[in-house]
Amino acid sequence: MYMERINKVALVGAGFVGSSYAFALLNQNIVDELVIIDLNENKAMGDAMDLNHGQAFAPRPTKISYGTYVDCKDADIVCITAGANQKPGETRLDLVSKNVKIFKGIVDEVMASGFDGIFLIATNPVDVLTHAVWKFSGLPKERVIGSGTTLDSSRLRYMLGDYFGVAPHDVQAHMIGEHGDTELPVWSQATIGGVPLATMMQTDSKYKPEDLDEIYVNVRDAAYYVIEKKGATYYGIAMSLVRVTQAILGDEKAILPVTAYLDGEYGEKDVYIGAPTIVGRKGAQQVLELPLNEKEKEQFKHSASVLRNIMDTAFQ
Ligand code: 6V0
Repeated sequence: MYMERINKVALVGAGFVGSSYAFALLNQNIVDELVIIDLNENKAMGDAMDLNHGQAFAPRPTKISYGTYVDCKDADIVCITAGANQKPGETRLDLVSKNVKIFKGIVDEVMASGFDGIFLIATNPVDVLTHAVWKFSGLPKERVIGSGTTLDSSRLRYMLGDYFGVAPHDVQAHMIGEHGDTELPVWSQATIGGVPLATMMQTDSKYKPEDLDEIYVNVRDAAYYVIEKKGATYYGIAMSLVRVTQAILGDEKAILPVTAYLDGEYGEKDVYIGAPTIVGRKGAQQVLELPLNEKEKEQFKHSASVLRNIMDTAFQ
């Protein structure tokens, strides 16, 4: 008998990021079923109620409920946004030990349910925690993905779009590396609607190389600025997570700079880090190797070594 496939996401963590993700999933009609799980059961319950009250205005109904880890059993994706978040002045890496402990508990419970889908991680430090989930879960590396530099790349595309007066959609540019202070823009391969960035810069004397430096710093430090203003960042990351979810469920084979496991790509091994990756139903199917210039290669190597050191410390 033909059974229609149900796309199900289990969300662990109904805080600012998780709730925004749930709201965006409903509005963009991405899943058939969404289960919300949180240590704070009332928050998960309240979110499910609140979201359901908007169903009449959604493009199509989504089955939304609050639940427990048992509900992860038949989920296609378990998205984790739970954990402690960045306090003003705190780096993402300061959060490591706090969140690794929380994650051990969560992943054990998810796996005990019989879950056999794809993990999508957003909690910081996201690259390290994605690596931790891979270790704790025992799932194949392709099926453990982090949000990586998807948000950072979106910020870069927005700022370059604003600078050149074009839609962010038409800016092809990647931030890669750690989702954090050592990330880097791949200027050498960036294009504006197919026009190489370097060529674009020569089209008008008002474009200055130092402006690009400023854009890079603004992208790198964007989270600090937003946290300083309103205590947390959540809409941008929620939309990034929705984009990755959509690519997985739709088997899009979309190229997104998620946190993926490197096994020789970019000369790196055994590290989860942000790099352009083909994302589809099987997860992070293949990491693409951008032809980096010498400076970018050095920066990426540095970023990978910083992450590797943190991993070593976190798992001693
Ligand atoms: P928040 O609003 O404090 O929400 C965290 C939620 O996790 C709360 O509802 C908690 O009750 C819940 N929680 C805590 N421990 C557990 C547990 N053991 N089991 C289940 N639920 C638990 O934080 P917010 O939503 O603002 O941030 C969540 C995470 O996302 C933080 O680590 C942020 O640093 C991270 N971000 C990641 C980004 C990225 O680009 N990857 C961007 C922004 C934020």
